[in-house]
Amino acid sequence: MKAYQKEFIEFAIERGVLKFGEFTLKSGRTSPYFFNAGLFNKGSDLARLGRFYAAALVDSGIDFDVLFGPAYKGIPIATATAVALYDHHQQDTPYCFNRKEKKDHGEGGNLVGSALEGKVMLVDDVITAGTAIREAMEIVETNGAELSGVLIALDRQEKGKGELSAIQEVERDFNAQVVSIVSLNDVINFLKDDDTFNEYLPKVEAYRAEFGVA
Ligand code: OMP
Repeated sequence: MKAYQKEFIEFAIERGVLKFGEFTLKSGRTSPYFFNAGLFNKGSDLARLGRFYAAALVDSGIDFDVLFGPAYKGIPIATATAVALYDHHQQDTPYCFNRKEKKDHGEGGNLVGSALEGKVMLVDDVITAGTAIREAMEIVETNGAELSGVLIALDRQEKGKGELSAIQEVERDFNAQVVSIVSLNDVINFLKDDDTFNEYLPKVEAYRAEFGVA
């Protein structure tokens, strides 16, 4: 695990974003941990969050033209990432997002911001089974744009529909790379070394044994 990844996990715990306990996921699975990105809810959080996303993106070396943040949670993340790319990496990157409601007056359409064209970097919070991300891919495809990659905060490394992880399925089906700031393996390595949160390790490891990818 790199220093910035450990720092990110500490930041998420400190802000109550990463929690340990018992949670029901969208997929119906009961998980011993949950990542609620909506709790990055202050200006300082967003500024820091944007820096982590931008660092992971620059680290990945993936070439892209536009950041796309799907509604709703992808919107502040794409925005914060665009600001951080400009402030800290001298990259002035176009970005856009969709609205969920159709608008038929004013500027019309359901995309806001830059045009969704060329090579798209899709930005979101978490991938578990891949449902949310597949919906967002459809928007990219409908617009005739090409998906370059997906950038998320946490890869839960869970099985999708079959034996592959949801992310491996997305990479296979859309021929795009998925980049995450941290993964479940990083969370587990963090728990192994942390005296305060070490007690949660057995349950998280048991969860990985049941739903994780080989
Ligand atoms: P999938 O659509 O199954 O990939 O789940 C991703 C979505 O689940 C996220 O966009 C969240 O709405 C939610 N989620 C979290 O936010 N954090 C988690 O730790 C787990 C989930 C989840 O329900 O799987």
